[in-house]
Amino acid sequence: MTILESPALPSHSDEALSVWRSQLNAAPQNRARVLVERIRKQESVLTDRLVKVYGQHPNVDALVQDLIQAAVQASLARAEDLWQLDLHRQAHPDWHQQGAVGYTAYVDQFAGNLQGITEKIDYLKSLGVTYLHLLPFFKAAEGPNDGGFAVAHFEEVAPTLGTQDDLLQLTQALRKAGISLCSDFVLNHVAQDHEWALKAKSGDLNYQNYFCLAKNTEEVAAWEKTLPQIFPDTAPGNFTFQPELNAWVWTTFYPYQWDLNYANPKVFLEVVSAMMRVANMGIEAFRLDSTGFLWKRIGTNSQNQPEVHCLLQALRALMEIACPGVLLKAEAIMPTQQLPPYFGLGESSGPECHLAYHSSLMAASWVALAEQDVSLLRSVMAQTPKVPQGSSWLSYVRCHDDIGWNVLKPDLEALGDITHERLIEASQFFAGLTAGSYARGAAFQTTHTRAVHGTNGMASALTGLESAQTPEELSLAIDRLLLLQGLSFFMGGLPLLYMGDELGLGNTTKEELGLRNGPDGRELHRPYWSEDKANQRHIAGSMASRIFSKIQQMAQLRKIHVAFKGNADVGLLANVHPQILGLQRNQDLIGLFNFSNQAIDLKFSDLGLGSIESIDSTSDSPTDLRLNSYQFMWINIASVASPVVLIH
Ligand code: OTU
Repeated sequence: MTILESPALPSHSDEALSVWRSQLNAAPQNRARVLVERIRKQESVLTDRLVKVYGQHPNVDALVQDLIQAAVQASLARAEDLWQLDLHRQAHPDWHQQGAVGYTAYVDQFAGNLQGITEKIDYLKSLGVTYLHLLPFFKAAEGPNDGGFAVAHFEEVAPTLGTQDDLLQLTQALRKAGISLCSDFVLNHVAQDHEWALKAKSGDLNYQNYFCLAKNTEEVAAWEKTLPQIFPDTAPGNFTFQPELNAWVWTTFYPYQWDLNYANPKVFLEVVSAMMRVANMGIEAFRLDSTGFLWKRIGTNSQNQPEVHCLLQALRALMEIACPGVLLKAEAIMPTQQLPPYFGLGESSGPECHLAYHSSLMAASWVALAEQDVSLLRSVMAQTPKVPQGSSWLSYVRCHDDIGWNVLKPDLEALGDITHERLIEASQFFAGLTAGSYARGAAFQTTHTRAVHGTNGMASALTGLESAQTPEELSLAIDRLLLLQGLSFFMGGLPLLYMGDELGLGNTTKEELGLRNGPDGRELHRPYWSEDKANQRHIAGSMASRIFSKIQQMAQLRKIHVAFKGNADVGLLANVHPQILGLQRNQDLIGLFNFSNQAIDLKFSDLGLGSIESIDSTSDSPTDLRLNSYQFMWINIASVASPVVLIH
């Protein structure tokens, strides 16, 4: 068998067609009517994208019918409240763009288990959260499992975290609180002890075809020639030899994470069917983990291939039939230039993902902090397109992964920095290796000092909260952390907080790290929740309260200000100052972010806004502005005659 061999498509389209038709005939009329309409709307795009991926195969129709049948079945099984939610959201596609605020956490580290999460709902509400991404909580591999990203069962809750009932109760309680639960769905790979992998190992050819297998080292070498490495230190290479198969299985990430073979349409059918069943547990958004890697093409880096987008658009079409109230979020940690297609703005255009991580913006904001210069941030913003109606950028400061520097390499190369010097310096800075650095992070997957890959560490450790010795240093560190959050909350359609950052929670302790058998250095920023820290938010003037209250305030502003509703257009203000990033959100808001450790005076007339004269002509409006070190401001300019500073 060769890699990516596509087995013949089954030819039972008539059967599937008649099955879903008779299912609809037997279904309650109101649902059947709606479903017929949805199918009518989606069928042509679904067929078109699948033909593009699987060729003009005579049986591609069979695949389409099988998929529609799965969608119909899932939709008919949907609980009444979810069905109603779908209808409402179909009528209001901007439902998730009403000042959304996200939060992400590991279930065990945040709250022990799923029941514990239910008990944290009031806390999340008080912070203004509307979207909760819990890191993988379905059954993971025995032994090492990459923080749950080696999934052994798509639909069984991890026994250590709770039961199916706990999950249902949680999704209901969250929904009642106005918080959508987002679950990971790992599209690219399964655990080596997932049923499919076990069957493949036992010699079942049908299941061997679910994976990408190379027969010999020559084949491996031919692919490796152009493939990058995600974990070069802890999991070098992209293939792992499997004695049971006498073949090399494609493992982009860890050797126990087997890449799925999407050239086999059965894989797509099974994965999508599972996803729709999971949606019926009350999941309102899926984080599509490692979306960029789904299609392999020899001679390329096998990332972001056109087929990936056809598959995602087919997936979207199916979700529009089965559960249109559910969001798809692309986890494609790729350079900005590669991201627009995840919103359906690529070669084959059309609805794709509702959300995508803006990892370049995140990484560039850290570079700006290290350099006290916003040039890279500006060039990333300049390349950030407006996204289609109903979709948004996900902005963030930190998450459970490293700050990956690779995404910025094309931007630097375009600026003439071929050796990525600026990234090497940023990486050293955040590892605390540069003289005078306040940061207490660590380099990730880079043992070589002249290479660069990623940086680990909690935001508080990277901004200087851990190293601060004096009240002044502590204040500066808090300001740096809030500056980055201020940018994320201003820019994003969905700003995502990483558990603990709202309180200034520090790195995982050394003692705790010693106990972990986690996958790698990322454990540094996967600490346990601290009730103590959380309680400090009630003590006025404490570090936790200074951070928490400002974030809470930003979340509230997002809820009330019109510029945070619907599709926003966030653009760069003309050359404001080399150390200040200036953004405009729609017509009525501007954001100014001072990345320098010095106060900077600005004139309103320097901001490149159209209506400066009218501002200048009003005596009591701020024609001059002072931004203190690391200070940010959101200014309402809806009434140009009297701009109002909303937060600073
Ligand atoms: C994702 O990560 C997850 O967020 C990681 O936690 C997993 O280890 C990985 O998938 C495998 O499931 O590029 O687009 O720190 O940024 O591995 C997929 C490196 C990814 C991660 C990278 C990332």
